Amino acid sequence: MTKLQMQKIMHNEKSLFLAYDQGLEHGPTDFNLNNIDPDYVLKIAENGKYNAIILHHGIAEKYYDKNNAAVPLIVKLNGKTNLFKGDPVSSQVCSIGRAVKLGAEAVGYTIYPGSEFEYKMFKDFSKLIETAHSYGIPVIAWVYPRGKFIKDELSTETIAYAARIGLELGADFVKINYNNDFEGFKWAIKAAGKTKVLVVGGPKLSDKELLQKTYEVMKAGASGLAVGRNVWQHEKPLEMTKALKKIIFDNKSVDEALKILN
Ligand code: FBP
Repeated sequence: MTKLQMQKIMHNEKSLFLAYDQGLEHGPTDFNLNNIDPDYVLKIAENGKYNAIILHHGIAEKYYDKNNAAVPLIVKLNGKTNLFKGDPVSSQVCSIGRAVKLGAEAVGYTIYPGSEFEYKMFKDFSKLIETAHSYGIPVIAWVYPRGKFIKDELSTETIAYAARIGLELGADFVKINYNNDFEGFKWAIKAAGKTKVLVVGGPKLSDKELLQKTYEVMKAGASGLAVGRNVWQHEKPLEMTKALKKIIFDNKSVDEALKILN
């Protein structure tokens, strides 16, 4: 992957992405009357100067204007609902060609290793990596070990395995969970090798918890965060964005970042 293309979604080798694919993944239950409107979240991404916003193609087509957008776009190429309760499988819902036409600078893809459908997602992902890289487009892999064989998706071993899967399968970024095991996370990041590690925001935390988590993962060597609910469910999303950036890009402490919110 060319450095130039990676730099379009990074700043000083780090990234803060705003994820807004939850409408498909979780349904509208995550949303209130403000953040159910894609324009509201796009404005946060633009005004907060995120390194990219992550959307499914349907929202990208109707709301993202590639000629006037002030924030780069990452199109999520596969997805699933939480209506089906069996072992998870995420189906491709958009092609790379369409993502590029919509203005994508990078694409995202979820893999659930350990699911009985792992083989299918691996197969699709291998084709996708080849095509994306032939277009010069970076690929971000959401790697979430899940399914009946995964006893603890948040164990340090499982998280490090997820990180390594990103490297083994050719992802430019791997998006994984953090379980508050700081030393273990350093090992997980080493496991990802030259694949850059992004951390998931997860369900809404207190300001302090989110900033502490951000501080720890950055200190452990992560390249940034792909965060959703913790920002667009926040009553002051732009202040929270500034606080996250203080830690990610300016190496500030949790207390310094908290001052922005208090
Ligand atoms: P959040 O910061 O809101 O957790 O978003 C990150 C994300 O990876 C989204 O891109 C995705 O929709 C969601 O989490 C998946 O959540 P889950 O862990 O419930 O599958």
